[in-house]
This record gives sequence, C-alpha cells and structure tokens, in this order.
Amino acid sequence: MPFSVCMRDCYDTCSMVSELRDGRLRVRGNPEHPITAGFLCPKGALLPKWFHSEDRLKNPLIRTSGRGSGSFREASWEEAIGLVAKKLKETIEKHGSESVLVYQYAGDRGVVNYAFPLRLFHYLNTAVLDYGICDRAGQEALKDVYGTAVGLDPEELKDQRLVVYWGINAFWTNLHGFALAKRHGLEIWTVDVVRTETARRSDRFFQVRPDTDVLLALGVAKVIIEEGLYDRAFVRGNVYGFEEFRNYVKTLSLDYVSRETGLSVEEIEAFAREFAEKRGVVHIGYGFQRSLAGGEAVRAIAVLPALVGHRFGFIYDMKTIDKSYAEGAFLRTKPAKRIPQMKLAEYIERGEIKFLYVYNSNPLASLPNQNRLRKALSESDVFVVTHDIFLTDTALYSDVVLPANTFFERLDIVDSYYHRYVALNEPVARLYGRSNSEVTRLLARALGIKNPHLYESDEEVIRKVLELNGLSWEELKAKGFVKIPEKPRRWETPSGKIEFFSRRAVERGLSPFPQYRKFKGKYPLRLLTPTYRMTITSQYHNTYGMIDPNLYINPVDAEERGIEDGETVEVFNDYGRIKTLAKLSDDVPRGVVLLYKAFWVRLLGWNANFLTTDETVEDYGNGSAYHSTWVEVRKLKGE
Ligand SMILES: Nc1nc2c(c(=O)[nH]1)N[C@H]1C(S)=C(S)[C@@H](COP(=O)(O)OP(=O)(O)OC[C@H]3O[C@@H](n4cnc5c(=O)[nH]c(N)nc54)[C@H](O)[C@@H]3O)O[C@H]1N2
Ligand SMILES: Nc1nc2c(c(=O)[nH]1)N[C@H]1C(S)=C(S)[C@@H](COP(=O)(O)OP(=O)(O)OC[C@H]3O[C@@H](n4cnc5c(=O)[nH]c(N)nc54)[C@H](O)[C@@H]3O)O[C@H]1N2
Ligand SMILES: [Mo]
Repeated sequence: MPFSVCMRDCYDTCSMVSELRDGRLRVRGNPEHPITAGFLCPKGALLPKWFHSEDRLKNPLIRTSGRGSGSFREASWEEAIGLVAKKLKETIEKHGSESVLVYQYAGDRGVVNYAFPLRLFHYLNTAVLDYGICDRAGQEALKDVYGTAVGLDPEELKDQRLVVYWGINAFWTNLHGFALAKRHGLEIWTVDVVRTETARRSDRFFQVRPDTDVLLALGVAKVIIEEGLYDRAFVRGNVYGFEEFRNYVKTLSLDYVSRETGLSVEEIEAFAREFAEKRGVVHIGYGFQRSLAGGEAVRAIAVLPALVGHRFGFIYDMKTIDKSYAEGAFLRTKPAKRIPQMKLAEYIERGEIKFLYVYNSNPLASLPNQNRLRKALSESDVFVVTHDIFLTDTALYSDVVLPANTFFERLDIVDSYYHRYVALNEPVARLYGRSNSEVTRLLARALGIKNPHLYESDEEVIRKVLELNGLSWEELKAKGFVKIPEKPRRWETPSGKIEFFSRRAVERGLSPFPQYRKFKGKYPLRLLTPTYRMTITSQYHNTYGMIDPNLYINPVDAEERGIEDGETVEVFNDYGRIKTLAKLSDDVPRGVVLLYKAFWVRLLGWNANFLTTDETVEDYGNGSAYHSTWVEVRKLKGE
C-alpha cells in the first residue's frame, strides 16, 4: 500500500498508509513511525472527506466582474496559464521584476510542493516574502541565546522527567508530541493564559496574565540561582554572561513578579525548585510568541533549561533538512527584494506590488487587519493569481484561480518542524487539479523559459535533495520514513556559548537581558485568537464544517456588560467589528476574551482577523503580533 504523509502545517507530520478501495480513499496511521505511532488526530482521520469533497476546484477560473464579487467564468488550463504568463510578462516589462510578489506559506509542506514554484520566481528575480506570520519572533530570540532555534530531539524526551508546555496547546496542536510525553511517563506542566485542553490534562497549570511570561521566567531563574539550585559545573563551562545575568535578576522582586503574573510567590518558588530538581525541559509554543511581548519572553524562557544543565533543553523548531536545492535561489541574477509577510497590505497600498501569485496560503483569512487588506486589494490594480484546492477567500479576490490537487495525488517528501523524520508520500489516486510543481512547469513553458531546472521532475528533485542531505531514497521507499542523523553541534553564538548576556541582542540594539514591558490598548479587553482543534488555520472549515465561532468571555466581564451565556454580542475596535454569540467561561481570565483563529469569511461572514492588529514585533524580524489586540464587547439588544 502506498505511503502518505499529512502535509498540513502542523508539528506532527504523520506518516500514513492509504489505499483506494471501490473508488474511496482510506487512510490509517503508519504503525511503524516512532513518533506518530499509527494513530491519527481527528482532522487526519477525516482526510478522505477533504480529498473527495465536492467543493474542490475542477477547472481554472477567470474573473468576470468586481474583485471579491465571486463572478468567474470557467476556462481551459491553456487559456488560464496563457493569461497568467502574459500578465506576468507585461508587469515585468512595465514595472520591473520586483513588482511581482510570490506569496506562499505552509498550506502543503511537501518539499517539492512548498519550494519548487519559487524556482520560477527566483529565475524571474521577483520579490519574495520575508516570513513573519508564525514563529519568527521566537526564532530570533532563540538565536540571541543559542545561535539556533533547533532544540531537543523529542525522542530524547524518554530520558527526561518533566516537560513544560509554555504557551502551546499541545493536546490540540501537537497531539503526537503530547502522546509521546505521556507514553514516556513525563510529568507535564502548562503555562498559559487560558485553561486549555492541554492545561486540563497537565499535572500542573500555571495561569499567567498575557505578556507576563518574561517576568515569570526571570523570577524562576532568580530563585534557581539564588537558592543555588542550578548546575554549577555546566553553567561555569558553557554559559556566557552568567554573573551579569545573576546581577540583573537580583534587582527583581518576587512580589512584583507575583503581582504582574497573577501567580503567588509560593507558586513561583515551587516552579523553580521542582523545575531544577526534575531538570525540566521546555516546549516553547509558537502561539504565545505572536505578540509584542513574544520575543523577549522566549529569550527569558530559553535560559531556564540551560540553568539546570541542558545543552539544548528546549523544543521549538526542528530545521532538519536543507531544501535550498528544491527552491533554487541559485537561479537569481539579482539579490531578492524581501517583503515582510505581515506588511502585505502596506506594500499594496504603496503601489509596490502589481502582480501577486498566491499558493499554499489563504492570506484573506490568515493575515491580520482584514479590512485594511481587503480595501487595499479592492482599490489597487494588482493582478492576483491564486492556486488552491478550494475557492477560498483569497481565490475570491483573484483575477485567475488555478485548481490545485492534493498530496494524495502526487509524489513528495516532507520533514517536520517537531521531529527528525523525513517521510515519503506516494500518489494514491488522481481527481482534480494540478500540483504546484506542474503549474510551475506550465508557466515556465508559456513564458518561453529554457532553463532545465524549471523542468526537473518531482522525483529528480526529491532524489537530489535526499542525496544532498545524506539520506537514502531506498530506505525511504522501503519504510516510508528515515531519520535524519543528528550531528554533534555547538551553540552558534558570537561567544560559542549559551548567551545569558546576549551579544547578538546587543548588536541588534536591544538590551543584553530580556525586558518586561507593559502594553496597553485603547480598549479594555485583550483578544486572544489561538488555534482551533478541527481546523488548520483556515483549512477544513469548508469540508469538515466543524468550527467554534463563539466569543469566550469571563462571567464577571460578561456580567459587567449585562451579557448572558448564548446572547448575541458585538466585538469591536478600531480595526473592525464582528457579531457572534457569547460563551461565558472561567477558562478565560478576567480582562481576556477569546475567538478561535481564521475561519472562512465566505462561509461565516467574518473571522477573528477583522479585529487583529497588523503591528509587528519589529525587533524580532517583524514577527506577527496577533495577540496584542484589544477590543470591547457589547450586548446587541433584541437580536
Ligand atoms: N489543530 C490544529 N493544530 C495546529 C494548527 C491548527 O490550526 N490546528 N496550526 C499549526 C500551526 S501553523 C501552529 S503555528 C501551531 C500553533 O500551536 P500553538 O502554539 O499550540 O498555538 P495557539 O493555540 O495559537 O497558541 C498556544 C497558546 O498560547 C496561549 N497564549 C496567548 N497569549 C499568551 C501569553 O501571553 N502567555 C502565555 N503563556 N500563553 C499565551 C493561548 O492561550 C494558546 O493556548 O499549531 C500547529 N498545529
Ligand atoms: N488571528 C490569528 N491569525 C493567525 C494566527 C493566529 O494565531 N491568530 N496564526 C497564524 C499562523 S501560525 C499561520 S502559520 C498562518 C497560516 O496561514 P495560511 O498560510 O494562510 O494557512 P492556511 O489557512 O492553512 O491556508 C493554506 C491554504 O493552502 C491550500 N493548500 C493546501 N494544500 C495545497 C497544495 O498542495 N497546493 C496549493 N496550491 N494550495 C494548497 C489550502 O487549501 C489553504 O487554502 O495563519 C496565521 N493566522
Ligand atoms: Mo503557524
């Protein structure tokens, strides 16, 4: 039976075996896979529904009236590709190659399908994205301390006693990681603002106020240092700037940490003592660092596992294989203009983008401040092409829509940002649409490009990427996955040590130590828009139909506003307003409200990103700051 891999933008990257029986796809987890271990998450188990969905785009579409109106006519592939190629050529001739932007993300994480289209855009010397939507601030922060964001191999969890899920709802977003920690019998703690499903399943839950993680981490470090609980030999040999850091936390008062975080001094001390005794490791979440405080917080948390003697005692991003061959930046003849991902609307407003090619992403659901982005797109003369499996919100705003196929319909390989396995994905069936690489080749041909790199087959690219990474195609074919061997490594910082005093941060104009800052919005309630269990950002809403559009609000905040459970409310700020139902819940603390992220506007009429801020964490690579959003909520009478 063919091997498949769930290619979604998710930690787990599950290996599966699948087959077509009586015309229906069946999938099950590959029991041999050491991490994903033969079981699927509730979304993965429904993949056949997604694959067979009647909603799938079957033919290319060309827009016939106003942007966003949904008026399209069907066209042949030849006509659609011809039109895209013609517009691309004209735009480059008239406005230069840098007025073309390819906007893509991890809608499909397959090495070929993610990267191959970039070859065309590199060849054409167009602008490309400087990614910032997801985990950027934390990346920069970890580089400040360790020189890398690559931490612990999760298979090493078997030798650990305690893992702290810090700002990650792993039971929903990294189910196989959570199951692995349970399987190895680790004690599990959660640090979160919200009592999530992960918090409920943890041995301990530390409920902090938004943005105060930096203080909690510094307070814990202070106790560990001042009570002499740290690993002296390790710190002496491997940490740079320990004395300065010790002096820095000396000035911090635990009473202050307690007041700000909302945890008692006893809780903070207990955290420190037990973390040190059990030599804890930390899984640092992506979710919580998407705020103006995110970068500094990750920097502070990163210190804790080193204090208790771990070389790389954090889990963040496993950048395992080098995919640059697939992406082909070597085809450029000019350095790339990089447009910060979070500033798409701004660049469109300024007229710097005249042609936008979107694949593997649904920015009209996932980017913040949707009113601004939609207005910018509607009022500009940018030509938009979207390649997707479905008629997404982004597709609706496009001039040309090209149908994509799914990973069940092609060959690819994929790595994971959580574990060290590369998995094989073989075609099982063929329904509609064309893969990202097929469309790239069609476009290259229509543009008259001769360069052979644009016509390499998927298998050729895969074999070359494997070879360059020292991995065996034969082993992969036989088992469906291969482990990437870990090479001995050191910290890639200026001092070659773990930097508690960060020289890189200083070079970037920041303080050498993590700083706590209070952020205050114009509106009274902090809006968090985290991840939902049954979707992957905007994906599966249209096929599985399982979403939760409620606004979660603390009963005290609700009462102050005369709001009862199940009543219709308006949530608003200067970015926009949305109408939904209130759900009263103690899981969110006072002063915080919650909407799950990025459903389909086309289906729901709104999504949380009509309210979210498009400010970025400037000091940390212009990372997104979705959670730094404030709103007010009012009851809508008689509705
Ligand atoms: N089911 C499912 N799984 C997914 C995805 C999906 O859409 N659905 N998306 C994938 C992607 S793209 C990503 S990036 C990851 C995200 O995975 P997670 O990091 O688990 O994602 P979130 O739920 O967005 O955020 C985690 C937590 O951060 C908390 N938080 C917010 N602000 C703060 C704060 O100031 N301090 C603390 N301590 N906590 C805070 C939120 O309450 C939330 O519970 O998941 C991946 N896996
Ligand atoms: N409010 C709020 N918003 C957020 C976040 C948040 O925490 N809060 N989180 C952010 C995060 S962490 C992320 S990573 C982003 C993700 O944002 P996006 O990158 O926009 O992710 P998706 O919504 O998963 O959209 C992926 C699209 O790719 C399409 N696709 C899937 N497979 C293929 C394929 O093989 N080929 C082609 N051409 N298309 C394919 C899917 O149908 C889907 O429409 O969202 C961000 N948005
Ligand atoms: Mo993400």
